[in-house]
Formats: sequence, structure tokens, C-alpha cells
Amino acid sequence: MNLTVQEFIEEYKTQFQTMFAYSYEEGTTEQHYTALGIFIKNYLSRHWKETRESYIKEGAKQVYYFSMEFLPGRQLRNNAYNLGILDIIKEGLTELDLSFDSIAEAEADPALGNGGLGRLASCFMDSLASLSIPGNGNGIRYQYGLFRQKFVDGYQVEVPENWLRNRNVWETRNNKSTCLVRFGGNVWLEPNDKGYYEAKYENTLNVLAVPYDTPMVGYRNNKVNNLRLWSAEIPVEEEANYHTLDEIQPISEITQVLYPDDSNYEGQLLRLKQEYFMVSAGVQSIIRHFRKYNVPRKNIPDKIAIHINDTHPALAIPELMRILMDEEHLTWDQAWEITQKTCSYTNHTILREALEKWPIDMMKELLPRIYMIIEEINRRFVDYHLPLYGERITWQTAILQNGVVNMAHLAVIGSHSVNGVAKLHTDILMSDVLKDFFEIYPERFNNKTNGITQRRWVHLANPELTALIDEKIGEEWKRNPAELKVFKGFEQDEETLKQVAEIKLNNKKRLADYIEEVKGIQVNPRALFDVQIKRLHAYKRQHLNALHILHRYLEIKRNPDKEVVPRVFIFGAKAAPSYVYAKQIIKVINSIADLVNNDPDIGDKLKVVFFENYGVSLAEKIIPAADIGEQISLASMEASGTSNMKLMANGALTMATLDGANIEIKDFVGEDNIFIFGLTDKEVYELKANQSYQSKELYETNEQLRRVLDALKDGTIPGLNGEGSAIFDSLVHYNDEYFVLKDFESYVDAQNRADALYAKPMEWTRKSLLNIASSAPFSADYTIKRYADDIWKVKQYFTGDEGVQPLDE
Ligand code: RUG
Repeated sequence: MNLTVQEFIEEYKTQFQTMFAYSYEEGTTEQHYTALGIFIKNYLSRHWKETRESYIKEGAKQVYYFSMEFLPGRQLRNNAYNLGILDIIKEGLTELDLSFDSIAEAEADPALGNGGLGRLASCFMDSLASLSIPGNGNGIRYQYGLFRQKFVDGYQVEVPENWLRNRNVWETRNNKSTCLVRFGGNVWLEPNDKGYYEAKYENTLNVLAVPYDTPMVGYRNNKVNNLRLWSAEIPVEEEANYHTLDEIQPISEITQVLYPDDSNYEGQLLRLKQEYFMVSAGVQSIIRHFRKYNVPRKNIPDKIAIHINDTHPALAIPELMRILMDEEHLTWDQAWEITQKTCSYTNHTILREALEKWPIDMMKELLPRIYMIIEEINRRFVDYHLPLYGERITWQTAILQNGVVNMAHLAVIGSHSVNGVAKLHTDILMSDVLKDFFEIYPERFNNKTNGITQRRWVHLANPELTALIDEKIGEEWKRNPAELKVFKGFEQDEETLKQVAEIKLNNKKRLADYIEEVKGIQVNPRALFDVQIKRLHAYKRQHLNALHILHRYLEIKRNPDKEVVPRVFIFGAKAAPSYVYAKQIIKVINSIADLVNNDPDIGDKLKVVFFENYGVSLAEKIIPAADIGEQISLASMEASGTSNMKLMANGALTMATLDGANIEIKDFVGEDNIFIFGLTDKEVYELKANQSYQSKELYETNEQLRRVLDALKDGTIPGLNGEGSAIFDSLVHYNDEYFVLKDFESYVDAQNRADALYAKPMEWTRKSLLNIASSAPFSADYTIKRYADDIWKVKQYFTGDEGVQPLDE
């Protein structure tokens, strides 16, 4: 299908008229977005159908990526680009006197995730399709995404995110593939005359799971995979039993809103309901699809891989057992062998509070049959391993302990593969968090460092840089990211360096305009743009960044004539609604922004910008304009990080602790091209073990630090209502859990090194170029290839020389 500009124009005009019954000239931007989205969806639908059919015909093994979160971002531009029709559409629209860019802005950005975990899932979807791998996403169609963040007087206020308000053009409701999911009631097993036990249910809450399918378009390879998001409804035959909104609530709430927090205990029951709903519908539909392959059930692991993204979908393990035993009538041993061979699990955090544990009573009541199965998995695990490893099996590894169901333990025991998301993180899993399991199942553990899709984060977010790379090294890097390293050859080429610097400046000018438009703050595009964009969490240490800004402010005030490298500090971060401390940090940073931005002594030397409602679309604007990417978590705490990868790929230099994937970034880009500071993971472990850290001592003995900390509570910062004191207390009186004060001096030191380098523009840009050219290893294409080869054992289905090529790292 080679679309020409003229064909596009004709088809688009007809399309518009058919949809809205008047001519395109009269359409609003929103209507044009809808018409264009439908046009693109129609255009790709043949590939969507053919991809599905060809995989069934070939008997291809399929991977199902189960995730409670997906953050796909806007899809119009991405889909048109991957289909290879973006330029044609842009040209056609220009001829019609329409602007593609404004139309694309009309798309809602689905906030169906909290942060890195959900965005990773979406990068993986893009790579699966682009690598011609049969891969499906399985998640929830939340009616409201993560809250929309507003600032009122510097405080975070949460507003519902109604992303479905206007029509979602990409989804297709698929009534043919609905399933029934049961909650609560009583369950018992009854022997029957066919020789097996039958599960009998009474008084259950029955929920209809309705799938909405969204195309996941591969890069120029005619492959379109499927993202299936489930929505909860009343089963049609039970509609007469429901009379009031209150009665409907237990069903409608299931897919109403994304649990707004991945680290607190609120809404537990609802969250558990959501998890089981997604998992049960997903596994049922997979087994139904498997039947099309016409092979014996023992071959399920040859045809299906189920991936559990964090523990949230770990109930896939007992649910698959339930279906195989209760509906397919296999024995426990047969079902268990299939389940373990089919399921694999990725851990994304070592934070204790984020490792899910459900009260046994809650699980028993909500999911009685699933609980019976978990109990039996646990019993068999303990009985087998107790004689081999002793009592620690009960205390360290059992699924059921202290009145809770430990989901990470369930996920490890029921999977054939367990991976972390960066080398250090996987090492910590093996040596600490899951160390007993590593002893029992060493062969299961492996590392899969995260990756990002360059298509969205470089090709589309940074078109000027992309065009420059194309011009210098050709276009091969787009299909085979390893080629990007050829760009290193230009590190001494003055002309290229000037071009890289100019592109960065253009991106910064665009961001500066946007800052002025949405925040009313004027910033100098020639200042150093210093960016920290990620969820707000104490371990990510946005407050360390804030202390450094305060330090700069006080220094400028003390010494107004000293020349400084001007900086713009840019933040984007949402705090979980119930996470008081994180919200206090937001308020403090906003108040510091008020102080700094309005002080006439400061001028261009320092500006602070905290964007509201950080998400994928905002990231696409910020990242290409960044000079520094802040990756300053306490060593050992950040599993991987992925904004570090996006920022480096766009030429930002990383300000980093030796944590998560920062370490691998340092290894690839070289120590001289990254700013490393702070404690190492080993030092953190030691300090914790010997309990020798006394933050108060640092406060008392380090004058520079004391001045900064005092500013939090002595009235220097306007508009605070105790938030500064709360942070002060946590750092000074409650011994600074995340070693902010301990790392402060070395952080300031690294920031000074950054200033010195920025004062030498060519040298800075050379390092920036080396970051861009060293970012290929963090392509999600490689990450996915490793998952495909090592864990899922799924193949790439090339049909020609199109698409992303077999990879050569
Ligand atoms: O915090 C981690 C990030 O370090 C990581 O890069 C990302 C993707 O692997 O996952 C994040 N994460 C962890 N999000 N939620 C959790 C815990 O549920």
C-alpha cells in the first residue's frame, strides 16, 4: 500500500464528510484529530488482521505481557510514523491548510500508569511489534487514568483524568471475546462420575470482562500487534438483578480508576479485585485462543508465554492452575508443570512497601478458589523444601506467612524465570531481597536491563537531531540501533559539534517558549537546562535537588558579583495522593521557585520551573531540551530508571549516583562523560548495617549545609506552612533515611564540575554527542530481543528485509 499525497487528500476529505456530514473546512481541530485517527486506523486494519491470522497459521508462539499499567502516550504521530505515512499525511494536510502538529495535540494522552513501569510496558509493545514478534499486551481499560495534577498555591491538587471524554479512536470493542470473572461467594469441590473433582460456586459476584483492542504498530514491517484492555460490565443475563447505582458500584468500580499509588495501602480490596479481574480475563482469553492451534494442552508452553510485569499480575499463576484443573481437567502435576513453564516474572523494585502482600482473610473472601490453590502451592513448596533448607523456608520464602499472601514469593515459585531490570538491581535481588530463592532456584534468575524505544523518544521527539544523525551516518541506525556508535566518529568534527549545539539550542528555545506560555516564566535558552522528571519519591531525592538550588540561591545572594553559569532547574513529578512527605517536597520546590524567580537580584542566573501534570507528552517536549538529566536516587534504591536513557539519547549529560541503570550508562559512555557522585550501594549497605550514620552531626559540623537546611524553616522561603520544617526534621532529627545530607557535599561538587564544563561549550557538546552515540545499548529493541531469546523463547517473523533487522550489538 503506497499512499500518495493526492490519494490521502481525497480519502481524507471523504472520510471527514462521512463522519461529520459537513466539509473538512468547517471542522474543529478535535474533529480533525478524530477523522485522521480513524483514517490511520482503517489504513492499518488490514495489517492488524493479517498479522493475527498469519501467526495463527504459522502456529507461532505468542507472548502475553500482563501489566496493570500501560503509558502508550499519544498514538497518532507514532502510528503514522511507524506505518511510513507521516510525511505524506503532513504534506496532504498542509495542502488542505491544516496543521498536523496542532491536530496531534488534540489527542488525549492516556495516563494508564504511574511512571516508569507503565511506560516500559508501552516501549516493549512498540519493540515487540517492530521486531515482528507475536506479542500482546494485557491490561485494564481504566475509565479514569492517573489523576491530573494541578498546583494551587504550590500544593498538588488531584483532578480526575477523563481521558475517554472524547472518542478513543484507536480502540475496538470486541464483544466476541468477552469472559466471565467471578468474585466472592462459596466454592467447594465435588467428585463427579467422570473421575475428577468439579469446582462448584454459589453466591458469586459475576462480572463481564469486555476487551477493547488497540493496535500496536510495528516500524515499517506491516506488523500490527494487539494491546487488549479489559473493562468491567454487568453480565447481560444478570442485568435485571441490578436496580440502583449502588448495586452496580461493585462492578463499575473495578475498571473505574487507576489505583493512584503503587506504594501505599489504600483501596487494597479494590486493587486486588482489579488485579484478579485483569488476570482472569486475560488467562481465559489466552486459553481460548490456544484452542485455535489444535495441539495438545501439554504444549501450552510451546505456544504461550505469560509475562508478569511486577507482582501486580502474579495471580495469573493460580488462575492458570484453576483453568487447567477446573476447566481443562488436568491433574495438579500436569497443570503445575505447564504453569511454571508458561509464566515468567520481572521484579521492578526492592522497596519493601511496594512488594505486594495481601491479607489472607481478604484473599480468602474475595477469591476463595484462588486462595485454595495458593494454599496448596504453598503447602507443596514448603513440604518439599523444608527438609532441604530447614526452617528458613517457612520464614523467608513461604507464600503464606504472618497472615499475608506474599505475591513476590508466589511469582518466583510459579515462574521459570525471574529477572531484575538493571545489573545492580538483579544483583541486589540475588544477594538480598530474594537471596533464599536464588539459592533454591539459581537457574531462574537473570538480568534484563530496561530499554526505551528510540522511535518515540528520539526519531519523533527530536526530529532535528534525527535528521542530523541520518545525514552523518545514514539511516541504518533506525533499523539497527547499534549503528549509532558510528556517530562517535564525529566527536572531534567541529562542524558536527556546532550542529549538535544548535539543535539543542533550538529545542531549548521551543521549551522556553512553552515555559513562558504555560508557566509565565521567562527563561534564558542559553542557560544550562537541568531536568529531573520522574515520580516524586523520597528515595529519588528531589529534595536533594532542592537543597542544591537553595545553596545556589544563597551563594548568589552572598556574592552577587561572582560570575555564575546560569541554570534553569526543571521538574516534572506527581506525588501519590496519600504520600504526605512527597507532597511537602512539591510545595517546598514550588515555593523555592517563587522565591528565586521573583528575586530581582537573581535574574537569569537561576530559574526554577515545576511543570504541572507530568506525563508522556510533556516528557516529549522536555527531554530534547535537557542539558543535564538528574538521576540522583540513593544508590541501591532505583531499580533501573528509564528517563536516564531517554535523556542521554537526546544528548543530556547525566548527573548520577551509582544506582540502577546509571552504572551501565557510565560503563557505555565512559566515566569522563557523566557526573558521578555520592555513596555506592555497598557504602549504603554498610552504613545501614553498622548504624553509624548520624545526620544531625553533619548538620552541626558542616556550615554550608546548615545554612541551606536552616533556610527551610527560618522564613527565607515564602508561603510555606510547615512543609520546610517537616523536611528539615526528617533530614536532621529523624536521621535522614535516604542519606540526603551524606551525599550533599559530593552532589554540590559534581554540580560545580558541570558548571565548569558548560563554560566550555565545544567540550560540553562533544560529551553530549558521545552520550547520543552511546545510547544504542539502551534501545528496547535489544531488551526485547533478550526477553524473546532467553525467557519467552519466541521467534521473530520477518517477511522480507523490512522492519527492525536481526540485531547485532
Ligand atoms: O521504580 C522503578 C524504576 O526504577 C524502573 O525503571 C521502572 C521500570 O522497570 O519501574 C519502576 N517501578 C517500580 N514502578 N513501579 C514500581 C514498583 O511497583
